Amino acid sequence: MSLFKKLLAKITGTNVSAGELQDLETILIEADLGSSVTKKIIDAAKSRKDDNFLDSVKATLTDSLSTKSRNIAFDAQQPTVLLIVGVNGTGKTTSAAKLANYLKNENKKVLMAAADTFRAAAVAQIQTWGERIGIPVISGNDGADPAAVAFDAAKRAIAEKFDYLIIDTAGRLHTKDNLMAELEKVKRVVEKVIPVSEILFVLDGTTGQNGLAQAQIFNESVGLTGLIVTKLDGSAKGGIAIATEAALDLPIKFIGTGETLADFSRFDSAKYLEDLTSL
Ligand SMILES: Nc1nc2c(ncn2[C@@H]2O[C@H](COP(=O)(O)OP(=O)(O)O)[C@@H](O)[C@H]2O)c(=O)[nH]1
Ligand SMILES: [Mg+2]
Repeated sequence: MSLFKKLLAKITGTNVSAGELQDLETILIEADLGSSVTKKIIDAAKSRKDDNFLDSVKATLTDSLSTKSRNIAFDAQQPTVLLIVGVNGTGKTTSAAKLANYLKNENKKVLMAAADTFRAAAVAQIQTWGERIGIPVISGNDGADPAAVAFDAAKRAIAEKFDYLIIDTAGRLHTKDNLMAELEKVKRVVEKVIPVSEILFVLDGTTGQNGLAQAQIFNESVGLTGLIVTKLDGSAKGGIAIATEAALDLPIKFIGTGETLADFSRFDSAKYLEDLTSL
């Protein structure tokens, strides 16, 4: 049931009763909109004067979205480096491959780096994607220094004039501090030869507010430029996208809606709001 249908079913008449406000709050929280966006909507509902309640909800949702560019950076002078970060299992490697495929289809020359050297299977996974898409993947031995792998890839990207270098990273080390230190090192080492243009956080759309908390930690540690929200094909309630954009002021650039390369698209905020709020 769409958010609006549920809201309309609950809110009747022109005056919103305390009980209706309570119901409204429950619906918004259930949709994963988070407490801050929910509060804004409730405040708007309380202060509404006429029957344009749904318009005011829609306007609040629109205002909560980031106004930053949803385009992927492109540097015509040198390879554009994209670092893919996030927690284990959220879809980093899959999204790195989908993004590589997307850029290849835009006639860009793309290189990938397997900088998740923490698990042997991770290197094999991205290599398989590379073969399937038809683009090269730079990797090291099991347990190799991720920064060294990324540095090799950066040098090769420059030497062979790649348009993009997409670096896949690990999502779990022994401690959170280790992981952040490693990501910072990957960035620092790559930037000895070439800037890192984007650090994209992969957010599992089904993890709700917990995913948002993780995005906040990564943003504070490594400074994110945008988001890829995955698994929007499953039980995701959708509101998490707005909650995250509102909390971090980071634009969602792409969404994943399945496990294949084709299940990936640019984030269309107008269509997203339409889907969330259509009757
Ligand atoms: N349904 C669905 N599954 C996804 C999506 N993106 C990734 N996955 C699956 O999530 C699991 C973890 O993905 P992976 O890329 O290995 O995550 P990583 O640990 O962050 O690198 C795999 O089974 C993927 O096929 C998506 O958009 N939708
Ligand atoms: Mg991975």
